[in-house]
Amino acid sequence: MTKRVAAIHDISCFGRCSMQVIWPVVSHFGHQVCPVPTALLSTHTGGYEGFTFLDLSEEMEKIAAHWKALGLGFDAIYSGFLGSERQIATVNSFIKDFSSEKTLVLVDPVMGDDGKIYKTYTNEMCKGMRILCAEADIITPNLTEAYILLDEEYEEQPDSVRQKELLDRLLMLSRKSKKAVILTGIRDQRQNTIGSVFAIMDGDKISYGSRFAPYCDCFFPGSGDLFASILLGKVLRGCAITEAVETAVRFISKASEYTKKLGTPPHYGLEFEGLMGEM
Ligand code: PXL
Repeated sequence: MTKRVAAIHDISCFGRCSMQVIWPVVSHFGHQVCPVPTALLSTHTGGYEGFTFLDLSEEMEKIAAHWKALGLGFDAIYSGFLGSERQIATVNSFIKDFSSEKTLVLVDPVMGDDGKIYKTYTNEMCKGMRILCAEADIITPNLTEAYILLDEEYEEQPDSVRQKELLDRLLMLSRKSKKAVILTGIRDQRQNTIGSVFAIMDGDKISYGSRFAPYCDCFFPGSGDLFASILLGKVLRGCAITEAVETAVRFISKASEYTKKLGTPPHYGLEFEGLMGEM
């Protein structure tokens, strides 16, 4: 049967990110996406002024209540950009109400980039994100988000010893016994590559890994959403996390190179649509 994914993200109508990336990508891997929109924006918040923002907190609660009455369940619950502090509790209840032992909970603790918190996020929302990470099987923070979660000052280039320390501490955020932390957007300046370092814990056994691909020196908003949706799409197909990370890292590198070559303004997002056959 088709796997069913509850996707709890905003809809930014222009500038590829969040639902506009997640929906096509997760569908590409053959899974059904059931959107739970957190907010409706004219564009994403990175690189645009004057964007509109409609908080959908009330609607989310109504959607969840109706789905609960229908007795729905999900193979995966995947949360990302939230629209208000109130939504932390909503998503937390959503996870409790709609997951079984088999449900994969992926929390992408979307909060910021490049050491900066997104314009619509408050400190309370950032603190609340830890509550959601406690329920997660997989979390996919970038470095900015990792430091916020651990309440530490941002460092742009943590060395490998420090990366491992971050992974170990991030693993402890989740109360699950089987879990993974996948740190994204890690630069290796010597090799001129970008990628991900990760830790997978099963009981008291932890395995570490990393995957890197060529860096094209251009940042595209929405890369994290593309990363997490490829990861989820592949893992739900039974793929190992290591292989899923490898595909995501390679694909984003390729899409970044391609988009840069086309000369698309970076805040329009990655031109991934024409490349999806290569995921
Ligand atoms: O890609 C993360 C993201 C999601 N949603 C909104 C954003 C961003 C990043 O800027 O602004 C609205």
